[in-house]
Amino acid sequence: MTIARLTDAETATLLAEVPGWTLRADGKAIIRTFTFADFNAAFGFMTRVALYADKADHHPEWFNVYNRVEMTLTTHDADGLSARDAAMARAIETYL
Ligand code: H2B
Repeated sequence: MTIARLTDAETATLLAEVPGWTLRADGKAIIRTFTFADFNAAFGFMTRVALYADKADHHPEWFNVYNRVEMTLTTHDADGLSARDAAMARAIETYL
Protein backbone atom coordinates (compact mmCIF):
# COMPACT_ATOMS: atom_id res chain seq x y z
CA MET A 1 0.00 0.00 0.00
CA THR A 2 1.24 3.50 -0.80
CA ILE A 3 0.69 6.31 1.68
CA ALA A 4 1.21 10.02 0.94
CA ARG A 5 4.46 11.50 2.16
CA LEU A 6 4.41 14.66 4.26
CA THR A 7 5.36 17.77 2.33
CA ASP A 8 8.41 19.75 3.47
CA ALA A 9 6.05 22.32 4.99
CA GLU A 10 4.12 19.64 6.89
CA THR A 11 7.38 18.17 8.14
CA ALA A 12 8.56 21.58 9.34
CA THR A 13 5.24 22.12 11.15
CA LEU A 14 5.52 18.72 12.82
CA LEU A 15 9.09 19.34 13.98
CA ALA A 16 8.03 22.67 15.46
CA GLU A 17 5.24 20.94 17.41
CA VAL A 18 7.08 17.96 18.87
CA PRO A 19 10.14 18.97 20.88
CA GLY A 20 13.26 16.83 20.73
CA TRP A 21 12.64 15.20 17.38
CA THR A 22 15.03 15.90 14.52
CA LEU A 23 14.96 15.02 10.87
CA ARG A 24 17.26 12.12 9.95
CA ALA A 25 20.00 13.05 7.49
CA ASP A 26 18.16 11.45 4.55
CA GLY A 27 14.94 13.30 5.40
CA LYS A 28 12.94 10.07 5.47
CA ALA A 29 12.51 9.76 9.23
CA ILE A 30 12.45 11.65 12.49
CA ILE A 31 14.60 10.52 15.38
CA ARG A 32 14.70 11.18 19.10
CA THR A 33 16.52 9.82 22.12
CA PHE A 34 14.56 9.59 25.39
CA THR A 35 16.24 9.24 28.77
CA PHE A 36 14.29 7.99 31.79
CA ALA A 37 15.06 7.51 35.46
CA ASP A 38 15.66 3.79 35.08
CA PHE A 39 14.76 0.71 33.03
CA ASN A 40 11.33 0.42 34.63
CA ALA A 41 10.36 3.92 33.47
CA ALA A 42 11.83 3.35 30.01
CA PHE A 43 10.02 0.06 29.54
CA GLY A 44 6.75 1.48 30.84
CA PHE A 45 7.02 4.17 28.18
CA MET A 46 7.81 1.56 25.53
CA THR A 47 4.78 -0.42 26.60
CA ARG A 48 2.49 2.60 26.18
CA VAL A 49 3.97 3.25 22.75
CA ALA A 50 3.64 -0.44 21.85
CA LEU A 51 -0.08 -0.45 22.66
CA TYR A 52 -0.54 2.61 20.43
CA ALA A 53 1.55 0.98 17.69
CA ASP A 54 -0.49 -2.19 17.77
CA LYS A 55 -3.79 -0.31 17.58
CA ALA A 56 -2.58 2.05 14.85
CA ASP A 57 -0.75 -0.68 12.93
CA HIS A 58 2.22 1.66 12.79
CA HIS A 59 5.43 0.58 14.45
CA PRO A 60 8.50 2.47 15.61
CA GLU A 61 12.08 1.40 15.04
CA TRP A 62 13.70 1.57 18.42
CA PHE A 63 16.65 0.60 20.52
CA ASN A 64 16.74 0.40 24.29
CA VAL A 65 19.61 0.19 26.74
CA TYR A 66 18.62 0.45 30.40
CA ASN A 67 17.06 3.93 30.76
CA ARG A 68 17.63 5.11 27.16
CA VAL A 69 15.27 4.65 24.23
CA GLU A 70 16.36 5.70 20.75
CA MET A 71 13.41 5.92 18.40
CA THR A 72 13.03 6.34 14.66
CA LEU A 73 9.66 7.11 13.10
CA THR A 74 9.23 6.50 9.40
CA THR A 75 6.60 4.95 7.16
CA HIS A 76 8.00 2.04 5.21
CA ASP A 77 4.97 2.04 2.92
CA ALA A 78 5.70 5.67 1.99
CA ASP A 79 9.49 5.39 1.95
CA GLY A 80 9.50 8.49 4.13
CA LEU A 81 7.42 10.42 6.63
CA SER A 82 3.63 10.29 6.58
CA ALA A 83 0.71 11.48 8.69
CA ARG A 84 1.07 8.22 10.64
CA ASP A 85 4.46 9.32 11.95
CA ALA A 86 3.08 12.75 12.80
CA ALA A 87 0.19 11.19 14.73
CA MET A 88 2.56 8.84 16.53
CA ALA A 89 5.01 11.58 17.51
CA ARG A 90 2.13 13.64 18.89
CA ALA A 91 0.72 10.65 20.79
CA ILE A 92 4.15 9.90 22.24
CA GLU A 93 4.17 13.31 23.92
CA THR A 94 1.27 12.08 26.04
CA TYR A 95 3.12 8.89 27.08
CA LEU A 96 6.13 10.61 28.62
N1 H2B B 1 4.96 0.61 10.51
C1 H2B B 1 5.70 1.55 9.92
N2 H2B B 1 6.52 2.30 10.66
N3 H2B B 1 5.60 1.77 8.61
C2 H2B B 1 4.81 1.07 7.82
O1 H2B B 1 4.76 1.30 6.61
C3 H2B B 1 4.03 0.05 8.41
C4 H2B B 1 4.16 -0.17 9.81
N4 H2B B 1 3.19 -0.67 7.72
N5 H2B B 1 3.48 -1.15 10.39
C5 H2B B 1 2.26 -1.58 8.29
C6 H2B B 1 2.72 -2.12 9.64
C7 H2B B 1 2.00 -2.70 7.28
O2 H2B B 1 3.16 -3.45 7.06
C8 H2B B 1 0.88 -3.62 7.69
C9 H2B B 1 0.69 -4.72 6.69
O3 H2B B 1 -0.30 -2.88 7.80
